[in-house]
Amino acid sequence: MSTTSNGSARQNGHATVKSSETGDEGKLIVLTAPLTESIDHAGYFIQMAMASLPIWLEFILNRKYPKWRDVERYEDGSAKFMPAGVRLVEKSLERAYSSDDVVCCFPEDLEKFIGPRTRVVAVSTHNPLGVTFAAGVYTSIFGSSKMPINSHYSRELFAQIKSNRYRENFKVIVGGSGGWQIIQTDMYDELGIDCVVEGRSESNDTLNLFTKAVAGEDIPREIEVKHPTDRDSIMFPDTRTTFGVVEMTTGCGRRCKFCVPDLNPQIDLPKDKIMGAVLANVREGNKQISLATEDMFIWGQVHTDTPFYFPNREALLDLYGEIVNTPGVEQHVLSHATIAPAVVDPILIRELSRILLPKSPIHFPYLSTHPEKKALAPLIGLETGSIKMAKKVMASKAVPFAIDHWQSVVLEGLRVMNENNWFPAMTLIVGNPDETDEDNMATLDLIYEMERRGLFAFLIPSIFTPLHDTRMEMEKGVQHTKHLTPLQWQLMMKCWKMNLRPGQYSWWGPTSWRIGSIGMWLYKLRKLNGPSFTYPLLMFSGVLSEKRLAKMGKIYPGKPINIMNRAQLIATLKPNMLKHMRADCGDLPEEAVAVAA
Ligand code: B12
Ligand code: SF4
Repeated sequence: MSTTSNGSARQNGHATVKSSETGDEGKLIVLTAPLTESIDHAGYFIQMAMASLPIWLEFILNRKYPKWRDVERYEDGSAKFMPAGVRLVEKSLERAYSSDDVVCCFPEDLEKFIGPRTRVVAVSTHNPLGVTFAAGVYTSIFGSSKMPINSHYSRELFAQIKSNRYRENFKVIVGGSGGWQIIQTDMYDELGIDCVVEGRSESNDTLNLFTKAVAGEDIPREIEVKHPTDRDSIMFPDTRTTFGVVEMTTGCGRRCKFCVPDLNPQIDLPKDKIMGAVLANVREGNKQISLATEDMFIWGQVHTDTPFYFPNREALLDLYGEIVNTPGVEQHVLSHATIAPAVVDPILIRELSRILLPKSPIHFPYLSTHPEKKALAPLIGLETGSIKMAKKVMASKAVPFAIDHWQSVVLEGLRVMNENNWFPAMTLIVGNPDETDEDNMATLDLIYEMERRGLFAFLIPSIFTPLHDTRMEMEKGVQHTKHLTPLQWQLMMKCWKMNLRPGQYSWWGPTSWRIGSIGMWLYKLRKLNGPSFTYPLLMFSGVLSEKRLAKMGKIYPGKPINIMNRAQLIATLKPNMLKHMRADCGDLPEEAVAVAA
């Protein structure tokens, strides 16, 4: 039996709860999330795939992961794990409500917890309508832009709540990083939602909203609540989270114009609280931990005398070391990072590999030099290879290096990472506002250079999505895959071709993908995606060689680019930046070495 911090006892068990156990009255506040966002099965990949694949391709995941729907419950029927966001809403509400009044449950169990006493059903959602990066584009390519698997399950959840027989008695409040999608598409009535909360549950405004809803008072349709500005106001779960997600930082600081999380204050959270949440996860049966962050490398260097983009090596090694050495933590996965810190401090990357690789569940047999073929795969934004575009939308992405050297920072950082068995998933944005053919050619040049140098990253192109509240919120990019230019299609298909490079997988893997792609094109895709798609798809399938297609003038062949090595990049730094570079990594100009000594 395990006991939560608030004293309520829950027994571990898998049985679905019977309504008699909860009493017919139901819980005052019921918290939930779509099943596809709650599952703690098969690692991050399955949820990412569910965000991107259309519902008609669900059978692929059902076949590969036949048990993906299996969830674990406590004996009282409440969920044994829930996304970190739900856990924090629960924790925040505990400041005002007894734990007997609040429950977290899976969608399947809602009917057992919603009763005449229920006043609020609160849903946390990451991506309910699938209109965010990468998610929209792949469903769109495959034929139905509005119904990724995750979106299907989210809509099912809302329909279930809407048709509940006690619906008149309670308010439906939605929050989480995907809430904006409901506001922007005005889906309140269709989905049966009373209010969308933008912001964190810790805010007093959120608590006041719940108080009003519980009292049966009117609540606003949309409410923006204040983000805590200091590290002590951020709460931590003391129960189990999906994938063992524990927050490490909020905000970022690099100020990319398209980015939502960067709008939050830059905070690195206290180590003791992080460790408390790690221990709580382990105690409740989680074997995996993942620290949620926009950029893991800023932790330990926020509001210190050193700029945040010079990582605090000792602090990071200490934190990650303690996490992976916690008894019970069998697996650890990285979330988001940036690439410039790998150029700034290659020793940090090497040492993190030493600490983290043994606990990484990711294996890349054809890429990794680790004896067990383990690898690390953080998510990193590449976004564009065009300096002109980078200056417009992400002028500080490469700091401490100037954005003019972005291509060199990407390739040099990737070299350091690959040498240490880091093979990041790198996102690219296609169809930025005002994007020209030249911009696409510059990005293709970078991708071809990556290939020539034998560097590896999973390249995930997605179509520009203007996100709510960002400085690009009002801008428009490409609206539909049919409107992509031949170069934009080439970039997308080249990325996927690189991801399936022969030798990295079994011989039949890429071959079957390619044959399948031609079949799909004949069946559906040529109509859906228009004529600009045809030659890039032929390039992807390998039916005609890239050389041949280039000679025919059907694709852009790419041109070699001059890349600066680490020493040359460091030589571009001004003294006020240079002074923060660590001498033990080498490559410093002589005068800087003398100063450091
Ligand atoms: C871990 C993570 C994942 C994991 C696990 C997600 C999970 N189910 O637990 C994986 C890898 C699977 C994942 C996948 C995806 N993710 Co993700 N992910 C994150 C990450 C790093 C942390 C999320 C987290 O748990 N944070 C900690 C919790 C505490 O924060 P929170 O959920 O926001 O909750 C707070 C508030 O939102 C609020 N709140 C939450 N719920 C509710 C409910 C109510 C009622 C109220 C009042 C308040 C409230 O209170 C909480 C704090 O107190 C974030 C970045 C970030 N730092 O947030 C990106 C992020 C949320 N993901 C993002 C994206 C784009 C995706 C994908 C679409 C990517 C893809 N193409 O595959 C998919 C979608 C998955 C899906 N199921 O559809 C974007 C969201 C953009 C958006 N929605 O506009 C983010 C912001 C990353 C980014 N920088 O762009 N993700
Ligand atoms: S580096 Fe990433 S998290 Fe930071 S501002 Fe840019 S896009 Fe946002």
